[in-house]
Amino acid sequence: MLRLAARARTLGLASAVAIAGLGVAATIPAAAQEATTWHVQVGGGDPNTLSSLNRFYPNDITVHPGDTVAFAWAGFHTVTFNPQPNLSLLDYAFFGTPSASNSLDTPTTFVNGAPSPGGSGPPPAFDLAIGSTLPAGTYHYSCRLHQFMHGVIRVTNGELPSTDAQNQALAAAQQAKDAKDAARLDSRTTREAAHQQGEATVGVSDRVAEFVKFYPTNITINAGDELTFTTRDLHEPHTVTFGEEPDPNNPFGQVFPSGTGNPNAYDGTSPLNSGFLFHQSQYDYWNLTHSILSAAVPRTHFSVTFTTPGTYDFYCALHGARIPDPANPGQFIVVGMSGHITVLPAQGDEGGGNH
Ligand SMILES: [Cu+2]
Repeated sequence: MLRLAARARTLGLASAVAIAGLGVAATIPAAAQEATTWHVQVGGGDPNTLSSLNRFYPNDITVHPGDTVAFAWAGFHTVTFNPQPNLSLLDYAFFGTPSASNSLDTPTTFVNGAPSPGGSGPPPAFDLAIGSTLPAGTYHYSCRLHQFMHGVIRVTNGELPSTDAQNQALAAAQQAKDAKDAARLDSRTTREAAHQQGEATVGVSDRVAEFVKFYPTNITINAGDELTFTTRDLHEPHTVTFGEEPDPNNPFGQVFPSGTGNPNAYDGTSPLNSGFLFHQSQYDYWNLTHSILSAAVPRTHFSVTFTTPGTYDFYCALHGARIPDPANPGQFIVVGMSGHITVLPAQGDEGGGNH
């Protein structure tokens, strides 16, 4: 579902935009203006660093009735006004929402836009029409996947505080700041992971930035010692998966624990899938109670104890993959969100060097 390929994004914003002149308000009266198209970039980040910025750029704009807001996808998100109590993330993002409109005609109109999953190339912008009779007011929308990703459209019949170009410049500056903060989160987490013993981190986030990575990527552990994976990502779920992909014919095959491998005495090669690692707040935000995944249990930890020295690959079945190795027929490699574990002999087997 949320495969890396589906997250392909294009960042339309120039990296350096002059923000001089932002204090100049547009003073043209509403009646004299043509309908305007406003631009919002939905998310950001850099797939090369496995990072996402889960924010609308800009996330607060003021428009007139009759205007259009063009939402350009830069990541896997939804644009949802007035979410419905009986719908879940799966409906908003994957299954479709036939009752949704793409025109905000009343304060309670249900609007839902999502990039069509599975397509190749960047999906077209989601153009939201602001109804010509929509009352002045403040209208909230959100991404139904990323629980802190919210935006506001203020509708006024009076003067507008800024132009689309001014909004874009502010948004570019915000995005540059977010990218800087994200880089700090990544290096801090990398540093911390270097000191962890018997622990690994499965994705990390703050309220905006998210890294779909394992920390560390290369783990060393002794046979017989427990290794615990913990998610620190409040945005998206992850799995810890060894061996072949869980039921490739089932689009939700990764969600539940599976495989013949025994995590308490694991040989490193049998299929073993943790199932989704995620938080209760995510279960609630995604409204999974009203979905075919209602039985999924929010768990944030997965522990595994290896029996056999060797080197083993693992991956997130959602953000990574195990694919045939082009250089070695019959062999496999892991790509995207993935890592490697070196299992050393049990400490008692090392010849008593340090006791
Ligand atoms: Cu993942």
